[in-house]
Amino acid sequence: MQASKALEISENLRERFACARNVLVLTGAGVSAESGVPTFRGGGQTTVWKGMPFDVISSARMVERDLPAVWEWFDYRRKLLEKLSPNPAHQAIARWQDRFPGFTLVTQNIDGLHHTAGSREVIELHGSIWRARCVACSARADIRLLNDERPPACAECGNYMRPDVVLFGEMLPAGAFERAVESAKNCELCFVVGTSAIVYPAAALPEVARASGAYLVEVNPEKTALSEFCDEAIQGKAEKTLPLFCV
Ligand code: BJW
Ligand code: ZN
Repeated sequence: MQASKALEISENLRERFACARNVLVLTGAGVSAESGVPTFRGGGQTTVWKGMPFDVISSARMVERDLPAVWEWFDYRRKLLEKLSPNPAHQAIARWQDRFPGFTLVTQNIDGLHHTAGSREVIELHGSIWRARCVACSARADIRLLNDERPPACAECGNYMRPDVVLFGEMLPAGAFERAVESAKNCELCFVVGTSAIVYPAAALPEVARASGAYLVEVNPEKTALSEFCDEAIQGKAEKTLPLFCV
């Protein structure tokens, strides 16, 4: 049997990590994989629910056509998430926030596990599964404060509520991408962790960081479209790799 190669952080990257002042971390579904959250596209597979590929059910079109089915899909995922906890990757990232004078965490995940791990001021580009939003007036409701039951109607205007997440074909929350771009322009070190990096506009952030002179590091057990473009592509799992950076 062949022994698996031990993960190592290059001396160059250790030094950059030690000296950096402004750091940006962009995470995707892979950072939560060890916690038990299924990814969307990992391992050459696409998530399918009740015969529908996720990009069909998680789309603006489906909210218009069949909002109850969209709720059912998110209710199912919330029930799964209720039982899950952050893993060593979330915990390492939470420790990093106090290590650097400028630190920004941008996530595409809607699972809230970065918050649970102690990360503050997380930029959630794709919203949160723990909130509902009115289709008419955009008033929001915290589902956890409602005993994990989605609100039947908007408390402000009585209209339908929907999951407060960003589906395909929808705009990101106002200002979220702009703040992320600002951090990408200012960071010296940018980590891209556990994302296939194909969904825009999130996938543009590493491009912005690199174009602004940042050292770009990917952490992913698989190669992605971004790997070739990075200064270092660490082929490893987030939960094994990130704790190797001591703070
Ligand atoms: C591990 C690991 C371990 C495993 N450790 N790693 C330009 C060109 C073409 C199309 C577009 C474009 N610009 C915009 C678009 C359209 C579209 C888009 O990007 N499509 C692409 C597919 C091409 N974008 C949009 O629609 C966005 N809105 C927008 O652009 O608005 C402007 C606009 C509006 C209207 C008209 C015109 C313009 C919105 C995108 C919203 C995405 N939403 C989703 C669903 C959220 C709700 C839900 O959860 O259901 O967000 S899609 C899904 O993908 C989810 C994720 O956040 C997102 C990214 O996925 P992620 O995180 O990368 O996961 P995976 O599964 O793909 O990858 C996991 C990775 O982890 C793998 O690489 C594994 O190897 C790795 N891994 N174990 C580390 N242990
Ligand atoms: Zn309303």
